[in-house]
Amino acid sequence: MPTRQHLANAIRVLSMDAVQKANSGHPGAPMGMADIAEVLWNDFLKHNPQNPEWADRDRFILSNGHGSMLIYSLLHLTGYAVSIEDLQQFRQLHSNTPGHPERGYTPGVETTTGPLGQGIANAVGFALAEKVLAAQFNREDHDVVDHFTYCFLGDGCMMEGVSHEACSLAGTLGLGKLIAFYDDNGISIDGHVEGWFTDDTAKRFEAYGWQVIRAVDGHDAVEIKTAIETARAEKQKPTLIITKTVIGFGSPNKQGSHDCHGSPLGLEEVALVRKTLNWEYEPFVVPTDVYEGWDAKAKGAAAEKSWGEKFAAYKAAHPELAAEFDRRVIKGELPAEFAAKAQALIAETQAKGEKIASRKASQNTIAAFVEWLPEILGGSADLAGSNLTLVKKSKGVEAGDASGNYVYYGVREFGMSAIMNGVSAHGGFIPYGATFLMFQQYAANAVRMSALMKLRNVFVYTHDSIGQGEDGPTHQPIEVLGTLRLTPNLETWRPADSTESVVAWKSAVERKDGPAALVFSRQNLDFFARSEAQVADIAKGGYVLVDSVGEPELILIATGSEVGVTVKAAEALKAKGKNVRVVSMPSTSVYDQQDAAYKESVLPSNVTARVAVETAHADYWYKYVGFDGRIVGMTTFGESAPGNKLLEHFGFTVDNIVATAEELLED
Ligand SMILES: Cc1ncc(C[n+]2csc(CCOP(=O)(O)OP(=O)(O)O)c2C)c(N)n1
Ligand SMILES: [Mg+2]
Repeated sequence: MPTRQHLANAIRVLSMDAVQKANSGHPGAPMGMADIAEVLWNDFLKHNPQNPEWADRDRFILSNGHGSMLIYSLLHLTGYAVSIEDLQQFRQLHSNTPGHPERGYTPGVETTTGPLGQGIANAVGFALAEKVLAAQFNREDHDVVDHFTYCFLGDGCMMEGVSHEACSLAGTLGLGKLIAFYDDNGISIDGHVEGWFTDDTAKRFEAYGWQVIRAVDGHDAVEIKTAIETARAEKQKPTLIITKTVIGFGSPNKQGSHDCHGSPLGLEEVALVRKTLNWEYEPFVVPTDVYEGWDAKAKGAAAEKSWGEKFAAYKAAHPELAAEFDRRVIKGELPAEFAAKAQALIAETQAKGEKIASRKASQNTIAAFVEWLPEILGGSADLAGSNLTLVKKSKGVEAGDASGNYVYYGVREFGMSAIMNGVSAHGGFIPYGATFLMFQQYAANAVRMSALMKLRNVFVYTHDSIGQGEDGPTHQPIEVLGTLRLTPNLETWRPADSTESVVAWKSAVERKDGPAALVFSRQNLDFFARSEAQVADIAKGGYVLVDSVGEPELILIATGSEVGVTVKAAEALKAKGKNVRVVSMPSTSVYDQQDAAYKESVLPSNVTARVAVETAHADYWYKYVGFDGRIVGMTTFGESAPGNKLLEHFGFTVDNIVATAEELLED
């Protein structure tokens, strides 16, 4: 049997060789953390390489995602579908070993990491999901949900603010099964960190309410093992294990220096590492005894089998819960009756015709949906009363009772969104989380990561424009809607009234392969009469709300709170004999996905006289109105004043829309 160090050296050598072959990548972190990974994966990690989807597996998150060769080596060595050829294709097009770990590309990669700080925030989400799921499903003598979340992170993650947001909340919520390993190697890209990072990290995490295990020698398997045992024994608090490591361990000339952080070691140095580590094999050759020392297939299959037996006993004792677990966690399906119920709610809402703020319509929808969807895990970044995200059935998740369906995230927009990514990636939940649309910018990269990872998340954004009023330009988004719409695989909705709001929510919840941003108004909105066919067309993202007689001479396009004033402008134009159509466009990306015939029926290509109306940056709309069109939109920041005064000041009035349209028709 090879020594532990020899097993760990397999990671070191595979990592440096793959980086060398790709002529690009980060050998330092994998070489530095190899011994920790070896102890964790061989002695503790509960996983089955042949079924990376096994519901009760431990989760492993590499927050310092630049060290991607560490996880690829681990997956290869333990028996996942990551071959030696895959390692040779590191960082190449269409390989399953991309530059940074990407969820969906590599079996065994739980979450996409690389943007520093977000992996640890995802890990908090994974651990939160485990805790809530356990509280919801476990019964006496039946702990079908019982796994750890392990996370590796480096100095970079520690410096990023989002690690503060997430880890602070993890302490408050008592996520005892979260175990993080801080790669305390004193190095980041610019060199020795003393010049820019001198926190007492142990004290910092103790202040969050974590258990901290200090000064563990990250190259001593016995110390590492003892630390992990201590971490696992602590049930109430998350644990941070601070491991002292040497970056690039094993490289005689580069270890301990930032030189090995993010570039190949070079062929000469690679040869020297082989000598230093007594590794006598060619690149990408791993001897059988080393493979045997790592192989986790049999152990993993046995672990999953024993869980299967546990689940069978659970099923016998609690058949309904087991069926729910199967639906929510294993299959990730909505209840069969959900679509029909939501459809009925849409019809009911249309019949009611309430003139309410869309944030209120959103709340009404949440109230209905949480009755049908126990997998919903809501929340807001300290704006519950403004975002209207709390409903009667909302129950807060607490350290001592995690059976609830609502997380009080505190003022942590970025942390909330990155935690939601972890919750969603874990499985078993549909998270929603809210803030003001303006503060989406604080969270922007986590929203992007959600779209990149194809995660189902519902991002709720209220107070969506200058219409919010007195809080002024700091609180009035101009550019945010455009950014959301430009984010690939993010579905953005800005509903015009209560009916459109329910449709938006239904669409978000039914999406399986990506997030939605639901953008709602603070102020009350109009309500629009619709035929059944029009109600059905809302789900197409854009539809004719008020039609012309035959082919229109002018098309007005509007979204959200501007649909009301646009319909009134259309009436005024009609009174002046103009043949006008109004298109409501709650979701441009969903509209874009419709077939050409439908789009031609809504926006006929020969009708070039078009005006778009929206209280967001005007530029986005040229795509729909063309160079000949006009846009009533924003190109400056807002102001502080009552909302209706601002809408008037910035031209969102019947008179201005009519004047703009007439000028266009005269051109
Ligand atoms: C948000 C973000 N900012 C910057 C980077 C670029 N970057 C990658 S690694 C790194 C330094 C990380 O230092 P550390 O975590 O200590 O890694 P080590 O050098 O010890 O492997 C930086 C700045 C990034 N990946 N993500
Ligand atoms: Mg470092």
